[in-house]
Amino acid sequence: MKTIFITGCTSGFGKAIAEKFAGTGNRLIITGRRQERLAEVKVQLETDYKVEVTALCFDVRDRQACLEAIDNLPSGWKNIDVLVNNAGLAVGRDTYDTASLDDWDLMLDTNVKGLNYISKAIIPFMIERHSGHIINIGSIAGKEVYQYGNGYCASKFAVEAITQAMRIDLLPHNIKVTGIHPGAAETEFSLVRFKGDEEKAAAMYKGFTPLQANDIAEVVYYVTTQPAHVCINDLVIMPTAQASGIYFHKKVQ
Ligand code: NDP
Ligand code: 8X3
Repeated sequence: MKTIFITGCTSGFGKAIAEKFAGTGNRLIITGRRQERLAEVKVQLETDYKVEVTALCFDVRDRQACLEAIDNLPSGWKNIDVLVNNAGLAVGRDTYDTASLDDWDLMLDTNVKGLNYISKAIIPFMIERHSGHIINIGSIAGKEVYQYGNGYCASKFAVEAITQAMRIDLLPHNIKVTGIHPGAAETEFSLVRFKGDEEKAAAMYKGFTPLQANDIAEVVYYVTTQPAHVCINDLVIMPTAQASGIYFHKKVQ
């Protein structure tokens, strides 16, 4: 049994990753902002999989809240084997000149600074135990810049840079660092990106089969089950109908 810390478990990848690790007998620390949903996920995991779950409700943009939540974990729960930095979002799909500064701030504060706060709070426990695995959920948007992606791409390129930096600097501490970069996946992601516009969000997935949250959960689990001397550094996972950030093969409907 391992202790797995996953951010952003109230929907999408995070929830599916939590289910996968619970189903394989691990204990979990799950996080998110939506208190009610987080509580529901906790009860569901405990009931369905009979595993121990700690739920921490906070905003990853709030540095103090991140540090306090992790510092206040009971000592047994600080033995974190795997950290999955998953919480994140895209907001807006505009040209660089028209994109709102608030959207940029929200993405950089969440995807970059939030990931940093969480990682820097947890890494000392891993260093102390000379063991650990950090998995950062990046994106194809962190590998290629595409039209209307500016702020989101900037945030995910930063995740890519941080992932590489962690891998280099944590080398003496025996900590594995993996970057996982999905293409289009059907979660609440597009609804958030289009600020609640359901029609625009649904249109993103028309004419092809997108990735599902479970596909990513399987891959995250896979990278954590390799032998101690093997680290999968970097993975790009796309729907079969997607070749890059912008090239899709969509059926005309
Ligand atoms: P969802 O919107 O379904 O899930 C996002 C999760 O992040 C939610 O649990 C949300 O919880 C949490 N979250 C967002 N902002 C914050 C915050 N400020 N503080 C704490 N938690 C937060 O989207 P996905 O599951 O698709 O996204 C997960 C990750 O995968 C993101 O980093 C995203 O960029 C990345 N990704 C997504 C792709 C896709 O096409 N879906 C493709 C490539 C990467 P709550 O709202 O309760 O706080
Ligand atoms: C989400 C995938 O293609 O919208 O990270 O950038 S994409």
